[in-house]
Amino acid sequence: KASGPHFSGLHPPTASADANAPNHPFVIGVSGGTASGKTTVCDLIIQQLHDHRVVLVNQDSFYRGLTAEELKRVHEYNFDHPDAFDTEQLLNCVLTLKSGQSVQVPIYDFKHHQRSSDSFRQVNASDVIILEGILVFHDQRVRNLMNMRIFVDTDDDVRLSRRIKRDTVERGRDVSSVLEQYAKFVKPAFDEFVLPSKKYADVIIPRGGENHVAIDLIVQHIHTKLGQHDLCKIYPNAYIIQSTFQI
Ligand code: UZR
Ligand code: MG
Repeated sequence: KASGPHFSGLHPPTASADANAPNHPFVIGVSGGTASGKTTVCDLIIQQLHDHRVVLVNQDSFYRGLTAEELKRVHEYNFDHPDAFDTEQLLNCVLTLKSGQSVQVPIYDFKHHQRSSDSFRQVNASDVIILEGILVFHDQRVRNLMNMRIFVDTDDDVRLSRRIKRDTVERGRDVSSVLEQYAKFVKPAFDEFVLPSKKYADVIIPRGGENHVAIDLIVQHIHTKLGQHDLCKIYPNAYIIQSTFQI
């Protein structure tokens, strides 16, 4: 095939690989158990990447709204199971953002366990997409879209105490219902789905948001990678070679 010296052994660029297309955004996955400090880590990364366009997409936005039947027995509903999320929609959302287009992300109401029927959050194309959530490493297709995977690793007792505080203060629950839900759903799902997905992480951050050294290192790495992405503006074919290996 007439691939030229730069492409020996690789697929030649196809018609759809437009040399003038904007760079693909850099996708970062941030996972970890409930109340591990995922959101704090994401906020710190975003703060330090102030010279780039960064968007945060939370897996929580893709919770399915509960049916009337499910709402009647909400205490039996497992919000920590992979099936509680609309993963197809999450996948399409990340694919669209990765192709440089904007998307509308659903708005989920934790209090009523419903999606807003008439409003969405418009998320625009950006340089970096951060995808955060307890189960963002669970689905292989979603995982494979990530250029970097971070697992926030915080002790279980620390997470449980934070979870109690958050759910009582911010979500109007009482302590005994939080503990019951934790024992019945949150912990078993963590053991079955979240913890096993840690093996897919490139970086594991102990102590979450407190770990400034880890966050500095991650931000440095992202800067380096974004610099390499910039190179692709000058040598667009370089990116075609890279992307052959990425997905
Ligand atoms: P983070 N969750 C709710 O409590 N109510 C909902 O309507 C939807 C989700 C909880 C969910 C999970 N589980 O542990 C947590 N329960 O949100 C994930 N029970 O959010 O990653 O911020 O902890
Ligand atoms: Mg959070």
